[in-house]
Amino acid sequence: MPTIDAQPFPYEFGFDHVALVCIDMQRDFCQPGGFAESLGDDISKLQPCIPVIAKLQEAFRRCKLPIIHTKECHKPDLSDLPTAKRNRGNPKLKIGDKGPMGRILIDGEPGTDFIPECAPEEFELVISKPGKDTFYSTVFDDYLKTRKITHLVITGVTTEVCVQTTMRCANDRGYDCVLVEDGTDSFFPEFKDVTLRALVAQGGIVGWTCKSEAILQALAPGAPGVRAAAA
Ligand code: C5J
Repeated sequence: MPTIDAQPFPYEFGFDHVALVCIDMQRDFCQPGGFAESLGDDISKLQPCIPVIAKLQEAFRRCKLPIIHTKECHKPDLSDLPTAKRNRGNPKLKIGDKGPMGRILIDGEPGTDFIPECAPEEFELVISKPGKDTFYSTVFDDYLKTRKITHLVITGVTTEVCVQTTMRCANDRGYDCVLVEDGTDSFFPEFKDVTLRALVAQGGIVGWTCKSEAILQALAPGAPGVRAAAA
């Protein structure tokens, strides 16, 4: 059972009970010409985590460990979109309107799809979630419980919105979560910093944070337990 360097103290997980969670690595948030950029968000702020998440995905796949991908999106008829969510934010461009890459945050539209660097492979779970919390109105909890997954390695964007919300909701359900510090980004780096600090404050009140290198070392070929997990 690997124990890795983490904040506020070492994080331990079993190969049979861990999953990688990649939150909302969508074109509209991360790519030039997408929804975020059209709102004036600086997408360069989200780029550093992309190769890190890709490397973690590669390592989890090599070890045959589960990867769960989420995308924030709504049904084309907007039946799962609360009016309050639609009306909030930039009034010129709302969820469901035609954006630079198709209808904004609508399932199946090009902008809602994953960036190629972090895209799911066949048989990896993709969760289309209407909220910031990955548990809300999805199969996430059932999937984790069925597979006896108790430990979540969390990555994605944006740190203080969907990533933090999901980690807090997972913590309340009893999952042990570690957020990968270099595997998450925000349009507002100061929000990322304070989120990382808040999650581990008070003795890990929400969970742990760690560097990707700590996870990669634990999953490296030849590391204890890895051979058995990949067999
Ligand atoms: C996510 C958002 N994915 N910032 N959404 O964090 O609206």
